[in-house]
Amino acid sequence: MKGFKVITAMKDSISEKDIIVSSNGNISREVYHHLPQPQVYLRGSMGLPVAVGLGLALANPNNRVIVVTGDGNFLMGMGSTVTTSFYKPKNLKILILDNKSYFTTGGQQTVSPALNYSKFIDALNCEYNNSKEASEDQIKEDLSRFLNSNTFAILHLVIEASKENLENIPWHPEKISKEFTGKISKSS
Ligand SMILES: Cc1ncc(C[n+]2csc(CCOP(=O)(O)OP(=O)(O)O)c2C)c(N)n1
Repeated sequence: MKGFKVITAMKDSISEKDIIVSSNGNISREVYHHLPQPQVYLRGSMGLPVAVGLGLALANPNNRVIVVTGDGNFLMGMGSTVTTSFYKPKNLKILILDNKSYFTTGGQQTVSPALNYSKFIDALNCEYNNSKEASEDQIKEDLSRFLNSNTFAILHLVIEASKENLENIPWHPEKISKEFTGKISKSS
């Protein structure tokens, strides 16, 4: 399944109050173009989506925070996932879109094949993990169950290394921050 299809499939399960944190590069672009705006579109800051998601989840317990991260970003910031699993905020979900590459910068291979995600997620005592290459219907079902679970959860999906030709996000980081702050002050 292509990453943008997973992101589009999230549409049915999210509400205006949700906070989506997207990792830099292609994933932020897809979240910007396919899901309601504004969200926290990380730009440049590789390796940080889980750490940013944890901070937002603890600071905004009444909002669901969904981190959408590439495998390159996830692997770079893995220590934050351990910290996150210590706190286990119920309102935090981490979705790993694993194309086994740094797709945004030209498709260089990541070290993702070295990690057994299933065992890692189990070791953190987290719910709902899925490391298999599943059918589209199965992925949609897993995604909906994961997003609607009442617990801290991580979902690992193997996706196709492919992208759409989307324009870059036209918002400057200050604009992203301002729009997002406005949304949070309205929803809390
Ligand atoms: C510290 C750092 N190193 C490298 C980059 C350049 N860079 C931007 S996006 C990206 C790839 C991200 O890979 P991944 O999270 O797997 O997402 P994908 O591009 O595959 O969707 C890289 C290497 C960066 N922004 N920061």
